[in-house]
Amino acid sequence: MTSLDTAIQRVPSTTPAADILAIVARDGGVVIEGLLSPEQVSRFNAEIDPSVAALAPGSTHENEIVQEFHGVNTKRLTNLVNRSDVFRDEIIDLDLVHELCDARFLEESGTYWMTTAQVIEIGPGNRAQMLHRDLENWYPFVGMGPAGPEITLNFLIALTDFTEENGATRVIPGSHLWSDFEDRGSPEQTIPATMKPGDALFISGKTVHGGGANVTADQYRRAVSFAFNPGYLVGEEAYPFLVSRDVAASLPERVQRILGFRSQYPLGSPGLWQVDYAELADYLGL
Ligand SMILES: O=C(O)CCC(=O)C(=O)O
Ligand SMILES: [Fe+2]
Repeated sequence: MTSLDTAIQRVPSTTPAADILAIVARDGGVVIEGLLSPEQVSRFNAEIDPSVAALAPGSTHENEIVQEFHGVNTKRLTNLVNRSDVFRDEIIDLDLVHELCDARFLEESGTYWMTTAQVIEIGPGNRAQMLHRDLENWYPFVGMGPAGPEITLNFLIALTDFTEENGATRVIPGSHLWSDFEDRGSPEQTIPATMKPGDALFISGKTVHGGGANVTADQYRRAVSFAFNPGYLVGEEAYPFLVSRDVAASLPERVQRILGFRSQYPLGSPGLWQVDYAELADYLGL
């Protein structure tokens, strides 16, 4: 690594979690090469292709800022647990993802769950997404700045080539340490996270980033954004209303927990997301 200004550090997916987290603590993000195999990527893409094709680009929201954030020629596909076997049986249970989340969230927060898993396909002509930090979804943490807890980690997994021209995610390394999180920096400070299919940009919720402009005539840049919160925060997707109890019963325990089918035990709390003050999974018979 010569300079943080010119590239994001890249590591193989065999790298120990502690080493990956040390890079994220220093730079705000890292590219994990080969988080998914090419074969997993092609099976996943084949499963979701019809759903992506059926989606209209753009936002369903009327607010103009939200529309710009979602992208005029961008498609976002959610509810992946129901839409993809590869997501439900393989991606959501990746050991490295759980090791990284365990290490980053358990000591500080006691628990974590999934906030969203969404396919983001940026089409030709889409402008660059506004720069942001993912923690802005939970606004009080903006005011806490770099001293606040880590409240969201995001794995942006490339499902096509990510090039500067087709909209590779842009990042400002070091922006997770800026003293004022109202400051989102400027496009000139960003660098593109170029990736091969299966590579993942793993970033802190404190790091400024945004989808890049797609200046190609005919390329579609596809990723899945797979992101987590401590269990004391409400996630983006209301998974217990989407997944049936029977599907949940077929999943590993740690997957049940991150989908909200188990109670959450944040540090200092006797338990949240319970039934009759008792474990949700018992009530559900899981
Ligand atoms: O699509 C991308 O590259 C980034 C998307 C993103 O940061 C978001 O939607 O929060
Ligand atoms: Fe983001």
